[in-house]
Amino acid sequence: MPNCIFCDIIQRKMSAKIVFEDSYSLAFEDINPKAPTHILIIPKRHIESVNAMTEEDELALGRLFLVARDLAQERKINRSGFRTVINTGHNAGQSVFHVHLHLLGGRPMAWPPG
Ligand code: DGP
Repeated sequence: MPNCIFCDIIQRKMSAKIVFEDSYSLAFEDINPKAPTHILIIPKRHIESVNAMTEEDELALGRLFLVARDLAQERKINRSGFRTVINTGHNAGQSVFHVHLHLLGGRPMAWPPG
């Protein structure tokens, strides 16, 4: 998708600290981390947001959580706990319109979010 920074990262037109890749997904460090671990996990197919999901995306989006599980284990935050977040639309603060799962951990987190 033109003008999508996350598609540019997938295509290596833009640099990022990539930590995992498979045929469905890519994971990389967030540029502006909000916790000691802050990784973004994205589907390789361009999907704007949860609002734009279709049944076809079921497998690719389910995969994001398996990648989060594995990265949480790798970073040793699986026992202490971690947060997985997908922001959708303006009120949730979505700023990049290519679905991404935030994996946050390494510190205690408050609830409800601000
Ligand atoms: P959201 O607000 O849920 O749409 O989160 C977008 C996240 O993307 C935000 O935490 C910052 C991150 N981000 C934006 N641009 C870039 C970039 O060019 N590289 C990386 N690594 N992260 C980015």
